[in-house]
Amino acid sequence: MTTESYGGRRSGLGRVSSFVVVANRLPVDRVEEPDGTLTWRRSPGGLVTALDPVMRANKGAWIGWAGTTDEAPEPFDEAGMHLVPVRLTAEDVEKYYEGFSNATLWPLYHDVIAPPEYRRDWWEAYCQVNRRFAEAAARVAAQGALVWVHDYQLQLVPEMLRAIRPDLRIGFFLHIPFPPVELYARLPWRQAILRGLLGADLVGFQRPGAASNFLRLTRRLLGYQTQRDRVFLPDGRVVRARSFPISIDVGELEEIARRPETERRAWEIREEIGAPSKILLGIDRLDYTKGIGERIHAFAELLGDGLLTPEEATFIQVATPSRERVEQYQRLRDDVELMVGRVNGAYGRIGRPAVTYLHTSHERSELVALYRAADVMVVTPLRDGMNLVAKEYIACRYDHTGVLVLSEFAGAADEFRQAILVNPYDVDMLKRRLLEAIRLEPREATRKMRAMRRHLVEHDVDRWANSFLSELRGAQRP
Ligand code: GDG
Repeated sequence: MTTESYGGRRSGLGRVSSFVVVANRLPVDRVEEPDGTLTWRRSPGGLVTALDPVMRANKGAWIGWAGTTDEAPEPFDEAGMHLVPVRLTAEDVEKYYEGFSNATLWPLYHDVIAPPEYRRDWWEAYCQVNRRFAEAAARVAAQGALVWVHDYQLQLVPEMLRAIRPDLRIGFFLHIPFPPVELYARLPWRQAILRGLLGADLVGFQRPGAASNFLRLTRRLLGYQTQRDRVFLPDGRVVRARSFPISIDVGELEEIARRPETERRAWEIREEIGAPSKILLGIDRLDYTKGIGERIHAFAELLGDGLLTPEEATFIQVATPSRERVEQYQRLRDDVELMVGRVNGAYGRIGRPAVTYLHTSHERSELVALYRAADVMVVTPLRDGMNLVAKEYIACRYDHTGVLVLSEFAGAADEFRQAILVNPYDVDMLKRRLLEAIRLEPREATRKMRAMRRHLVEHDVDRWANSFLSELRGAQRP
């Protein structure tokens, strides 16, 4: 927590940086103290932790939205970073963020699990806001600086920024999946977005399949030549596209997991829900891509079939509120809550619910206690770029206990072949895999968890950031 306030220290005005991150959100949240002063608190996100060392070493700058539609605060310095807020009006939030980003691109890039809406006014807002971010980056970047643009909200920034500042080295990383040509080709602005991304020197994806989709699309829709991970542009530039699977700060989570108070809290959680033999856990933003309904449905059928009893296993589902003004999310919430109500009505007892459902946000320490309490972690997205929850669970199981059920459609499935892999669309398979996980022999569970931890420890978030940035540094000079 800091004592920075609006209108206070403005040491950073006009400063330029040799390393610039551009992301939809700034890595800080605005909080109001009891005395009414406005302060900033660093957000718990993994990205800021990952980039912290590079930010400090290079006096890095971070460009992003502060999360409110008030007048954007002046640039300020915080925790070794120069933060440059970009203003979004209420209309921008509605059209660029909730509209084009979250009701067009998000469902399109996630296998059209929900139908995307294509609206021209949303697209215009997306272009305008992307330009605002690009202009802010152009002002803040020093001559020849490295600029790292993040995620689907800002896919036009690389091209827009290069047009203003051809001296920069620009990287882009997409945190979500990149769809195959059959789906992507529906997008009315499909060429513009590809050109936007190709403004970067290096385009990073979570999975190799996403990078191949992108390379194929540049051939099909733009007619460019490609060779392995390279795209050859008509102006002579060469853009590289490949996968850099994101990770987490394993050490930080393990440290919290090992605290005695965390173990105490994990024990308390188990007692509070009626001390079942096995706890199954899901932690997700409440999002239709995460397969929350699918897993609860499968669990309910197991209870209904008599293959499981509520004494034997209970489910805890944390569904963190997300994008609450987007209609599809409101509908999803109703569906999930109806289902949970029905399951509990049928199979719960006083003091022992079949499903404990929490539609609230939690402290990180509470999430870690839940990871410690869970015998089986159930991660069943219908499509997911990576899924950090799966990695966080593995990080917390320092004693090599616990079983991970993991969807084939999460990026994490590429790395954790020892998980109990599942196709969440196949309810019978999901039921079988849940039972298998609940009844897995402890020695087998340990063998699997040990192998997954070995991989995770070697592939943490520092390695991810360093490998992207060293490849970007080595990119052909513009
Ligand atoms: C996108 C991609 C990709 C959840 N509830 C609370 C809370 N969380 C934290 C989790 C985890 C993060 O949020 C969720 O990360 P995921 O990776 O699971 O999912 P998305 O939000 O969809 O992220 C995804 C990711 O970007 C990174 O590239 O892996 O595929 O969709 O860290 O722990 N954190 C706190 N309270 C909560 O209530 N503090």
